[in-house]
Amino acid sequence: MALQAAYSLLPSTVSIRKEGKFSASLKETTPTGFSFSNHLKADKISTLLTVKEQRRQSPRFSSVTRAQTVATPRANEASPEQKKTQRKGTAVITGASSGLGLATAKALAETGEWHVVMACRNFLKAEKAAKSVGMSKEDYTVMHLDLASLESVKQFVESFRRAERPLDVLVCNAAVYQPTAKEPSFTAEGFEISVGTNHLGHFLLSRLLLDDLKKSDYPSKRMIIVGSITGNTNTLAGNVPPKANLGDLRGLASGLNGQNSSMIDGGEYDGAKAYKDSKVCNMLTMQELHRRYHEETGVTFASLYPGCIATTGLFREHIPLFRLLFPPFQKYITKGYVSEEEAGKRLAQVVSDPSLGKSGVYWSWNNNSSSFENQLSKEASDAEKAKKLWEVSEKLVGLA
Ligand code: NDP
Ligand code: PMR
Repeated sequence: MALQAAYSLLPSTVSIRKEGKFSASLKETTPTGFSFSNHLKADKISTLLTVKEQRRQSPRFSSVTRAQTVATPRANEASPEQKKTQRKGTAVITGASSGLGLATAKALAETGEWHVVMACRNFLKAEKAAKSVGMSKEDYTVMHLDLASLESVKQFVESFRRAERPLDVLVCNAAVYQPTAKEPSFTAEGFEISVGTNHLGHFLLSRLLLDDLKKSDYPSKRMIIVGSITGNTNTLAGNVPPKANLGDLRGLASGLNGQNSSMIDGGEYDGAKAYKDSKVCNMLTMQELHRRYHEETGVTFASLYPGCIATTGLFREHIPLFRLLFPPFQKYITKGYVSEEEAGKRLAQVVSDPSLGKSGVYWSWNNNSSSFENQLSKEASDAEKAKKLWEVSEKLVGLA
C-alpha cells in the first residue's frame, strides 16, 4: 500500500500498526484548544477522529462556529457591502491554472462581482483551464508569473502596473510539492524549489504588491496566503513524518542553495519536509504582514486550510498508488476530504465575504462547511521566528 510507506515513517508520537490499529500521543493543543496530552489509543483512525467531534461540541468551538454559520453567506451571494461597490473587484490569484486556484477563480467570476487576474507560469494551460470551467472572457485576464524566478515576479508586478487595473485582493496560492525527489532542485536564483517557489517567490510578490493594495479604494482590501494543516504540528496530519520544523533558520540564512544545505533548518534534503516548512513560512509571513501593516494600511491579512483537496495536481509527483489511494483515504478514513469546488468556495469566502474580514486569522472549516478561526501550532505562531524569517527572506529576495 502506498500509504504504508508513510506508516513506516511514523515516529513514536504517532504510530499506525499494520492491522489498522492506531495510537497517538500529541503533546500540543489541538487547533480548537482540546489537549491531546493523554496517550490516546483507538482501534481505527476514525475512532481518534471522534476527538474532533468532541472538540467541535466544546463551548468555545461551537460559539465560534455558530457565529460564523449565521454570519457567513456563500461567495456567490452579494452582500450589502458588495452591492454598494460601483466597480468589480480585482483579485490576483497565483497558480490559478489548476486545483484550488482555478476553483476559486471560477467561484469569484461566477458572482459577476470580480475580475480575476490568473497569475500563472503556463499561459496556455491557464487559458484552457479558464475555458474548461466556463469562465467568460470579460471575467478574467491571464498574466505570466513564474514564482520560481524573482525576475519573473518583478516583471509580473511591472506588467500588472502597466495594465492599470486596481489591486483589491492578492491570493498567494501557487505551490509545488516534491515528495519523491531524491535530490533538491532549485529556482532561477538557486533556492531549493519548494521554499523558493511557495515562500520566497510569494514573499517578494506580496511585498511589492502591498503598495498597489494600499492604493485600492475597494471596501475591503485583502492579502491571503494559503497555508495548510500539514505545517501545523498541533494536529494529527501535522504529526505525519517528516514534520515541519524551521529550526533556527540556519539553512535559509546560508542561502538554501545546496552548498551548505537546501533545507531551512540546515538538515538533510527531504522534499516532503521542504513543502511543509514552506507552508509554515506562508503562515508566519501572513502574521508578520498583519503585525507590520494591518493598522497602517487597513489591509486584511489572512491564511487558511481549505480542507484536503486530495484530487489536485499538487500530488502529481507522488507515486501512482498514492494518487489512487489518497482520495478514498481522506474521504472515508480521515473525513478530511473536500472537492476542488467546495475548497474554491471556501477560499472565495476569504476573498470576499464581509464576515471573514478579520485580519491575522488562519481560517478553517468544519464538516458542515462553517468557517472558524483556527489555532496555529507553536512554531507557526512564533512571533520571534516570524520576525527572523522576515529579515532573512528580505535579504534573500534583495529587499534588504
Ligand atoms: P495544484 O498543483 O492543482 O495547483 C498549484 C498551482 O500552482 C498550479 O496552478 C501550478 O501551475 C502553480 N505553480 C506551481 N509552480 C509555480 C510557479 N513556479 N509559478 C507559478 N505558478 C506555479 O495544487 P493545489 O490546488 O492543491 O494547491 C493550491 C494551494 O493549496 C497550495 O498553496 C497548497 O499548498 C494548498 N493546499 C492544498 C491542499 C490539498 O489538499 N491539495 C491542502 C492544503 C493546502 P501549473 O498548473 O502550471 O502546474
Ligand atoms: Mg495526511 C485528520 C487526519 C488527516 C488529515 C486532515 C490529513 C490531511 N491527513 C491526515 C492524516 C494522515 N495522513 C495519516 C494518519 C497519515 C498516515 C497514513 C497520513 C499520510 C499522509 C501522506 C503520506 N497525508 C498526506 C500525505 C501526503 O503526501 C500529503 C502531504 O503531506 O502533502 C504535503 C498529505 C496530506 N494529508 C492531509 C493533507 C491536507 C495533505 C496534503 C497536504 C497539504 O497540501 O498540505
